[in-house]
Amino acid sequence: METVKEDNLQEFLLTLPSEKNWDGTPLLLFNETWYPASSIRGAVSFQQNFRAQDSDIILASMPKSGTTWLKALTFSVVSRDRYSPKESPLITAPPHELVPFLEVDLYLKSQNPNLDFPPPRILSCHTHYTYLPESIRDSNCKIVYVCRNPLDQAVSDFVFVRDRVSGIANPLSSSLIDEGFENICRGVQSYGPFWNNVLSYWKASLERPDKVLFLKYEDLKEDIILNLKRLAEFLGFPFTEEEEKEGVIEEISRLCSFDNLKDLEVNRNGVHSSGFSNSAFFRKGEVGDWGNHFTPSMAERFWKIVEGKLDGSGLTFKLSQ
Ligand code: PAP
Repeated sequence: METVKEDNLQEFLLTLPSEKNWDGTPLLLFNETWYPASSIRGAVSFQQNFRAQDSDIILASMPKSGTTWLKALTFSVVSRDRYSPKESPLITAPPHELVPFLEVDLYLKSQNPNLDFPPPRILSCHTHYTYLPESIRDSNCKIVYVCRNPLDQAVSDFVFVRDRVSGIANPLSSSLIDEGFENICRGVQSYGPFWNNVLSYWKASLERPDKVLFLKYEDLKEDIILNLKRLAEFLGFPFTEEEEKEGVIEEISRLCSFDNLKDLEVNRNGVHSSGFSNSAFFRKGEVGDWGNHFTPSMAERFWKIVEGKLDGSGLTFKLSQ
């Protein structure tokens, strides 16, 4: 892993290979990862300065893979002895405020952000497993990774960035999609390549199942109760038989559901520190929306590329529910 001194950072950033994200904003290649230039300082600082505690919970993902949902679920699981679902802080604060991004919310703003939260601290990142700060990999903290099929991930990302650019919600224009599509086929996308991001955590979850829990968006959609139980057990906060009988798991799943969170006043208004509106994190929440944006031949081409990259890993994705 490359170490960069803060004094030399600006100079160093100028030496990095650069490409354009599909909306024209620059991406820089650092540690085999395409970082948005706007957040790379935070990513470098996070890698170099963060010190994990054994009780930390790190939620990791490729962008647009279910991070917001995972934040809401994890927060609810570990704080359920403090708040009943009816008085959950999720009702008055967006999930991204309760669980900040290490690269964007914390280390982009300060080399030494205030991380003095009551344990367990729940924090999130998009950095590949291979390039996490050593203290995350070496301590007893837990990592939960959520991934999503690459076609829906890409479409969700396209629309997210497109809406920031134009502020409208029409189908993607064909020229933008063509350019962006060529890029993702080469792995040039925010925190990509997709395959490096997911495979780094997939392999870690196989090697260290007590350390890394690997979840898929499509599985959460299919059976949220089963996956909430897995999550709670993995984190060391298993549901008791009494809780199961009382319907606590169902209550948490309802609180964190797309329809519930999307309609909350707090998520319909306001702006995240990245500049995106809070509502932009809740769009459709479906499996298979790629079919409304990609032609069958585009989907087939990208899927074949990803399948080739995942070959032999045992990792598979569902493209429709
Ligand atoms: P981020 O990486 O920028 O935080 P992330 O939360 O990972 O984004 O992904 C956003 C996607 O999750 C959106 O998908 P879409 O564009 O296909 O609609 C968003 O709608 C979806 N999403 C957000 N919250 C939920 C939820 N509670 N349940 C299911 N899907 C959700």
